[in-house]
Amino acid sequence: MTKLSTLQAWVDQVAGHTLPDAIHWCDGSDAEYQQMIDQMLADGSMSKLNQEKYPNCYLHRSDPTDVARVEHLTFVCTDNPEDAGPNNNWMTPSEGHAKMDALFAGCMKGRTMYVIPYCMGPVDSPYSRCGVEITDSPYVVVNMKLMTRMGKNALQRIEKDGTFVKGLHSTGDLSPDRRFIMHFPDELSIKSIGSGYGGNALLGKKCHALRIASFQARQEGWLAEHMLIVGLESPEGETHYIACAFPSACGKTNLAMLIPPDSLPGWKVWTLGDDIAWLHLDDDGLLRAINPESGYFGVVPGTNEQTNKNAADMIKHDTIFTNVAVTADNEPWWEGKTDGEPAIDWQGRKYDPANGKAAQANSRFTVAAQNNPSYSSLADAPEGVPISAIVFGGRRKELAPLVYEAKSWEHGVLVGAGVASETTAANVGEVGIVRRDPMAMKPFCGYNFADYWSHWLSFADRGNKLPKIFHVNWFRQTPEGKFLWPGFGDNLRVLEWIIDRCENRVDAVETPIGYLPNPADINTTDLNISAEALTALTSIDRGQWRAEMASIGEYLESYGDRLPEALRKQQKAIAAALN
Ligand code: GTP
Ligand code: SPV
Ligand code: MN
Repeated sequence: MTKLSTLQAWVDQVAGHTLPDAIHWCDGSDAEYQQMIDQMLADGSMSKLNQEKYPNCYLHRSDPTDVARVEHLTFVCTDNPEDAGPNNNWMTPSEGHAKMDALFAGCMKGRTMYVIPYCMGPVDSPYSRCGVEITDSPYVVVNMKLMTRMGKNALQRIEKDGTFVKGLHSTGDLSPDRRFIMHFPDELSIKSIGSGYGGNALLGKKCHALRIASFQARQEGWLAEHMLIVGLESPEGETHYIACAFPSACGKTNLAMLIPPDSLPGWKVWTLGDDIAWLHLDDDGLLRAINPESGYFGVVPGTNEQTNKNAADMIKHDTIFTNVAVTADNEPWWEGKTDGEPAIDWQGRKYDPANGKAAQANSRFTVAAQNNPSYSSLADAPEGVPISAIVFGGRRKELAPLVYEAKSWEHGVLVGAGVASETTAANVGEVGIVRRDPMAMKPFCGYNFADYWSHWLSFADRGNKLPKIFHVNWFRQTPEGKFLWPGFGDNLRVLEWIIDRCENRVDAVETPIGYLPNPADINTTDLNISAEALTALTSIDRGQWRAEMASIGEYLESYGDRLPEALRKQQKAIAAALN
């Protein structure tokens, strides 16, 4: 129940259409969380993991056809297809509503409808925005509790603001044929049916905080980005905040909570966010970031004490696991775990390597951010943190060097627009195919990329001391398929160079694609890396880059008349310099 009549009317209307047996308004309390967990334990949709070793940890197995985002079933509905752009699947709003309303009719019969008021960002921040998700999935409720500020306080803010993003979700019958994720940016609303998984179902995350928020951000003059936010405190006690956009399953969570290697003593790393950043210019024209989320929905495979000790520690308690395997002792298990052996696979079958991996490749943990040993208290600061550098990146076996710096903001926008990366298990579909993923936002930009790049470019005139822009690649490989760079904690060696560049403390080598490090300026103390590998990581192959720039040019031209001229100019200048 709420005193906000628009909210009450919407809840009543949805209930009248979906016909739930009961309606539950979520208050966000711990007691409510436990009660929902108990209910799922009772109905079998959740099971207890070994409570001695993993206190308050639970396992959920999703439908085997419902294990990742579904970009091909995700739509942006606008009157004019040009407003959604070639980067989105499109429908008219009336078609979208008709299709969804038919699927939602009576779909909550026999179920409880949960009303989840949530606030993306600190409840007292002017940069935060609220939403309400209506869902028939208790799994969604407990995930939203861990990942967002939800319940009573959020509802109070919504009643004060008078506005909220409307998100309607039902697991429906989980049939892939009746699965759609639709966005109506002009109405600030979302309808999602047929999936209970991650970004398809936890509507505060990708649907609201990226697709709807990016659209709103353009109208209001800010940016909603697929970026981690991390604070790096040097041995001298100076902290820089960096925001990094890497595509799904390309290393954001890991970088956001990295552990400095022993050979870089005195560094401290503070996590502000691991997936989404909202960036605003403050009154002084400085770019500040908040993390709209308050928890993580992270990739499990690969997580261990060596790669990411903070994550390994934080998921030992109060964590929901989705689609991992379990050991004979009922401990969670996944590929890359350094102890134990799988007994039961992610589908609940006796583990048999003939059936594939024990844990699903996109198996996830859900955990509150406060569980993270490197949690920054500034994650709750209403004013956010000032950003020194923006870093784009992708998963590229070849071509992209370890790190390079854009020569200007405009050039940096081109670097972001030209990002390409190998596809991963975070989306249903083929893995390992290189595709353009501008600013790591290909699946998440709620409007035409051409307009989005214009919006990015507009910051050059509005900002004061804008962050420098970089590109990194942790994933270069030898022809034999071995990573050239150790990655994980050692990525701090690259971030140190980035900070030194921001502070004008180190020179660089000018190339047509940007400034590259002198190999000697990357701290390789105690690192087992050959001179050849380092040279390969810090140089460019002009022939390959000529082809890449031509391909970026073609890609940009596919946006036609809407493509900002400044971006075309950047691309042409670099292509010319490479010839
Ligand atoms: P989303 O949650 O899908 O947005 O993913 P993410 O960008 O947060 O990726 P995450 O940090 O979860 O990493 C994805 C996978 O890449 C995991 O299996 C990691 O172990 C692996 N990975 C992360 N960082 C590195 C790195 O520096 N080097 C290598 N080789 N692998 C990495
Ligand atoms: C991603 O795919 O980028 C994720 C996971 O962070 S999901 O929440 O499913 O979008
Ligand atoms: Mn993500």
